[in-house]
Amino acid sequence: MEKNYKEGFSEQELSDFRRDGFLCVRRLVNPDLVDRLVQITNEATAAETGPVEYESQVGYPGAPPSLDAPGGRTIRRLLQAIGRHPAFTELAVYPSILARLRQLLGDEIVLPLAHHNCVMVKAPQYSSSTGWHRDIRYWRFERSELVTVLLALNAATETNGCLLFIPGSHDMVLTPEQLDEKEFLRTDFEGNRLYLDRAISVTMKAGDVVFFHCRTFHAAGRNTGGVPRKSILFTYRASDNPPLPGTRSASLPELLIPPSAQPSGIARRVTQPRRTKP
Ligand SMILES: O=C(O)CCC(=O)C(=O)O
Repeated sequence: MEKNYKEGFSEQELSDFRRDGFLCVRRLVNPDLVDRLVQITNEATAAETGPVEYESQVGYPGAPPSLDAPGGRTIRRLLQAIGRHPAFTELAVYPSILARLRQLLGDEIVLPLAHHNCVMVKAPQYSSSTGWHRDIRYWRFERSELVTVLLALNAATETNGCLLFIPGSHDMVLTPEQLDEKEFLRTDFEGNRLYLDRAISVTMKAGDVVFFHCRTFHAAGRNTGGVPRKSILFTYRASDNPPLPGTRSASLPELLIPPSAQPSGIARRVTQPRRTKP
């Protein structure tokens, strides 16, 4: 039986997540926190506050070929979000996000700092497209059971390159010919057509959050609009699913989320011992 998390997913949402491998929750994050994060990320983008990754370093289709090429210094990611400003940690332990993650991963969760943990920027003009991939392809944990949380800082539309997902693809068993050498799902392979035809775009507004499984295939187009699309991504694991030693997944410390960071809706009554008079 599912726990009754007041601030968590409903039974229907949980079953949708388990079937599709992703779920978008509308207006999940308070506009005040979203506004602060927008301001912080706008300032960091304008000042190029490091560590950053540029479009030319991503190497995806449409990216400028070098840092010196036109648009080469277009920011793609502000890396290491935790550590830039306390507002990012506020988001990472946001009660209604934690409540949902605990339903998916269990009570004790950890935020690895080595993956995602960034502000993703998709700028107009010089943005690249992201092919169909599973995030787990370059992560190494005991089990491929992690969940990513993406907060939209502004509208994500088909014009500015919103995320697309293939429902149910977290449970797809693949054969080697379905993937290219970089483990992207091949769009030129007829056997993948069935899956690609099921893809859906997830358009979002500021404050919406999409949760997705690390095995769910997703992609994003280029930004052909006029305003950068910005989002914040964190990924989480259960405490009993550690990174494999010596891998990139184990290369940085992790944010150990204290049990005291409780979603306020979880009924966890602490009974104070009754004082007896001496
Ligand atoms: O938001 C995007 O543009 C793509 C994000 C993504 O696919 C990823 O970081 O894994």
